[in-house]
Amino acid sequence: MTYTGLLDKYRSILSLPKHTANITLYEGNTPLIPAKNLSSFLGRDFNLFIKYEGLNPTGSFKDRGMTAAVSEAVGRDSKTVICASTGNTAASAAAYAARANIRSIVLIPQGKVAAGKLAGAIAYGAQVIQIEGSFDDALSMVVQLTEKQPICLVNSINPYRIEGQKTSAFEICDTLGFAPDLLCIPVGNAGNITAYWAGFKQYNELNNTGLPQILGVQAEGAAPLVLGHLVEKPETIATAIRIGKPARGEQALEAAEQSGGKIIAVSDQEILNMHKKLASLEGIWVEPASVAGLAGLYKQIQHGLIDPTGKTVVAVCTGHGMKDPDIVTSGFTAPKLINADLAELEEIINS
Ligand code: AN7
Repeated sequence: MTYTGLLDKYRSILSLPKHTANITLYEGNTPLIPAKNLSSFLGRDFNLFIKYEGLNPTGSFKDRGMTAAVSEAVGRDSKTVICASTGNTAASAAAYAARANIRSIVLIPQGKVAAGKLAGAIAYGAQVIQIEGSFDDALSMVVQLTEKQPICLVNSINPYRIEGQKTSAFEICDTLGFAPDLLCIPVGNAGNITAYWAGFKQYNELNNTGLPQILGVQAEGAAPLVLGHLVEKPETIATAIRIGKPARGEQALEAAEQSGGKIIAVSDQEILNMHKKLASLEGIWVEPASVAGLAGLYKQIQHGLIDPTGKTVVAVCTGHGMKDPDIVTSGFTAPKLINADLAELEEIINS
């Protein structure tokens, strides 16, 4: 049977209103890739899988929630969607709005959105507005605006975003036949960790697939859930998760606690190291925020706080590497330039 997107596949178990349309880019159905080289590098004998969410149509996991949120909005004749975004939500909202032939407006923090995300939002035809402020400022503005105007908010405060994003947990269980022992996941505004936990719980009730422990990972400079207080000026090279006031912070903490897991923070350097390792050991190039979960796993193993030996571990990699090429090229010396001369080439590769 041909795959035709998440709502066709899972609608019967998602809490979506009857009026919900089906605006789809055939998102979801992403691969769960075994990562044997990386698990060897991590120094334990266990089954590690990457849920490669960067392979969604706009290059991030946001498409799962966006097909649901935009479909719901269109089904009640909403003509405009709006979001605040560190970039991926913006690109996704813009694409689904384009597909539905409605207007999209996206608010982004000035200068802090990776090139591939901004380019996507523009290409898909969103009205892009930069804010002299953070993601958190932008989110507060769109919340207030949508209380006054008939515009649909498609940030993950929108419950249908969470419904759509639960499907990744369903897919993992469908592929493995059960929930993993441990799920490692980046945390920013905390919608995704909330959705995974809800998805695993629901699937367990329906199909007895069990529940994972959840390791949520923030960046040290943007770690309100680890610090226990909001962060006024979040800072991290992982701009996707440069968020100091997560909208679903309480639920993220609940997910970690109920699952017997935790939320921890990793440094930018730990993120960059893992970003490089995953690409060079497995051929999986993701954007920096996407490896926060893996970097957190590595740190926990090194500190003797988690021993994955013999277990099944899934690391959610949320966005594609092409979203943020500058992170690689900015610290890189230009490739060596030679004459178009075979002897010169041989000399270089043999030296
Ligand atoms: C690659 O696009 O918040 O904890 O505005 O782009 O559900 O927020 C992005 C978040 C992880 C964190 N990985 O997910 C936005 C935005 C990537 C992301 C997260 C984001 P949440």
